[in-house]
Amino acid sequence: MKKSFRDIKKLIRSSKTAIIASHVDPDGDTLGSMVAMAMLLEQKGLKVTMFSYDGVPETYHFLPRVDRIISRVPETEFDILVTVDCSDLSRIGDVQIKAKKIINIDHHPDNTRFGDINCIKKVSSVAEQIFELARLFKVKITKSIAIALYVAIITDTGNFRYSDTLTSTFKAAEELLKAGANPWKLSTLVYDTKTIPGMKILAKALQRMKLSKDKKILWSTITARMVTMTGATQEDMVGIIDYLRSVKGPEVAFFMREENEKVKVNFRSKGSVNVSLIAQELGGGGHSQASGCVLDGTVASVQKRVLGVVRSRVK
Ligand SMILES: [Mn+2]
Repeated sequence: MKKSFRDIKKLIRSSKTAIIASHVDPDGDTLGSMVAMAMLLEQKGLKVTMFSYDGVPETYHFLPRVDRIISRVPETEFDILVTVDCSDLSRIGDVQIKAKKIINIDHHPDNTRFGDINCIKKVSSVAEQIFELARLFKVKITKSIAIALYVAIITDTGNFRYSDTLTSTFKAAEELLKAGANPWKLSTLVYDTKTIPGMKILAKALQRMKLSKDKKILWSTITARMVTMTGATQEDMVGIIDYLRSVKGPEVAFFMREENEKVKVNFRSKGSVNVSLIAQELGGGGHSQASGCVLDGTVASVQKRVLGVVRSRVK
């Protein structure tokens, strides 16, 4: 870790331009880490571009500088490409970014170490790593940086609940509060943003919950037709899996929804089952307790296969 930080420092000192890329289907961690990293590099005198293949979900429009994030790759070559929260280079999207060097900052255990510098650490969020970088580089943690990193941490730890929430996470949070992040305001902005169509699709998902005979697997599905009927957006459905996870008893929960002739599947584990292995078997990835994959077809056509893979991992 320390060595990769030193390598980053050296590389930044000799660079003039940087592009930072988030992962597709961006979450709070990748976006918050990206804008914080941009501000950090700007303090170091670099000209910074921010790229998100799938743009910025409305929930995160309040984050500082997200209006500068672009979704089309510029032709020019950059000195550095910094990827944040991407376990593989393909996670930045179906694009080619021209850069002399790649800095890969991530906390996914299945990271493929595709960078020239790989900064991979099992911490709560990439935001924690950016926070450490900022301290090491003696960059001032401005209120904007604090807001971005705080939001990244709370979204990736489920408000300091998940297993990678460590003392270092709270220490970082303490410093971010001191620098001006307001927990009440920020959690309201992130979580109290439900829409009526979103609540309706959630009701449908909850109604359709199914429990396996051995009571170890809980799942639900939403078809494209239900999405159209309720008027829900894809963003409205992001948190549904967490309701399934919150049910007492089952070891694994999963949620499937149709989107553009594909099926998006989210997996959550509450016990010893490593759901990243389940997702990997289906061409996806993630963490041991939260993972996902995208399959071709409809819910009806892939359900059996997904359930089969889950069953084989839940003993
Ligand atoms: Mn993350």
